[in-house]
Amino acid sequence: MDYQFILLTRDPAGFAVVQLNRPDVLNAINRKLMEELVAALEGLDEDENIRCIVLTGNEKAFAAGADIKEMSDASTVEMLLRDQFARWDRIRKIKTPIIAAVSGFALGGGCELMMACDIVIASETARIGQPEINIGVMPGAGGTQRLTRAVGKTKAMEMVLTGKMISAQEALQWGLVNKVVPVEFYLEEAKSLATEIAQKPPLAVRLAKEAILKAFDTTIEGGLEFERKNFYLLFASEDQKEGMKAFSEKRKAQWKGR
Ligand code: DAK
Repeated sequence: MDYQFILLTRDPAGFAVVQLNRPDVLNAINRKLMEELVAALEGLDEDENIRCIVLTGNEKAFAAGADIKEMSDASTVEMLLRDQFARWDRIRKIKTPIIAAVSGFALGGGCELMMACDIVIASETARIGQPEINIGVMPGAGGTQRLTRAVGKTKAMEMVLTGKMISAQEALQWGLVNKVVPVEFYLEEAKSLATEIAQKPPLAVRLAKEAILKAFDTTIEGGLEFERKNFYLLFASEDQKEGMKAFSEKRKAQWKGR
């Protein structure tokens, strides 16, 4: 498939890099970009050779939000009929781990997209925020829910009600990103983490990701039960037998993803 607003590259180390590519507008997310992004992520999710995905923008912007110009004249009915939320929800269903490599602006929908990823590597230049309040609206794709779960009520309130951007260091302290590195290394750092994850047994990676995400929408009891079932399920895999045998034989395991 030819894409207009994203670039997709596959690395022989077992991961893919998806780059948002509307640099003239700081990677503002229009409907076409979102359609392409979801299609690309779903395609990669079905590819057994891809065991991790790096999602990035460019040095200046991960994404400065949803495309304001595309939304500005829309009516409520048009917004409902466009059903953009359904497309955003599909990102949540991707089973392959997604690492966001973030530099520059990650604002509004850009911050929400970052938070929909599983791990975030940020450059020192990252500026993160939910500025929707400044244009008369509020977050619409997870900014009140994922942000609150990540940083807690008081900080989420501050970010959403003032619209102010936070620095990469603040985001690190607040638990919104995993690691902050100099701008020249953020993509390399994300790729190196993707390489590491790509070398792990893929079924265990997928089921572990699924169980962690479950923690967001269930009780502790339901979550522990879900976790235990995924754990037992892995005993049906060849990789579990191989992993434990390799440990006893003091050798490196050879994963099959079966
Ligand atoms: N949309 C459209 N164009 C944008 C944009 C955006 N979000 N952000 C930047 N641009 C464009 C600018 O208009 C400008 O284009 P030209 O004028 O050159 O044609 C170009 O990118 C460069 O931007 P600036 O000239 O403004 O660059 P500066 O360095 O001076 O400022 C800035 C950078 C990031 C501080 C500034 O551009 C800015 O404030 N941008 C808007 C940030 C923002 O408010 N973001 C939140 C947007 S609302 C939904 C899901 C999600 C959402 C909604 C619905 N559903 C599922 C239905 C999310 C909503 C949002 O994200």
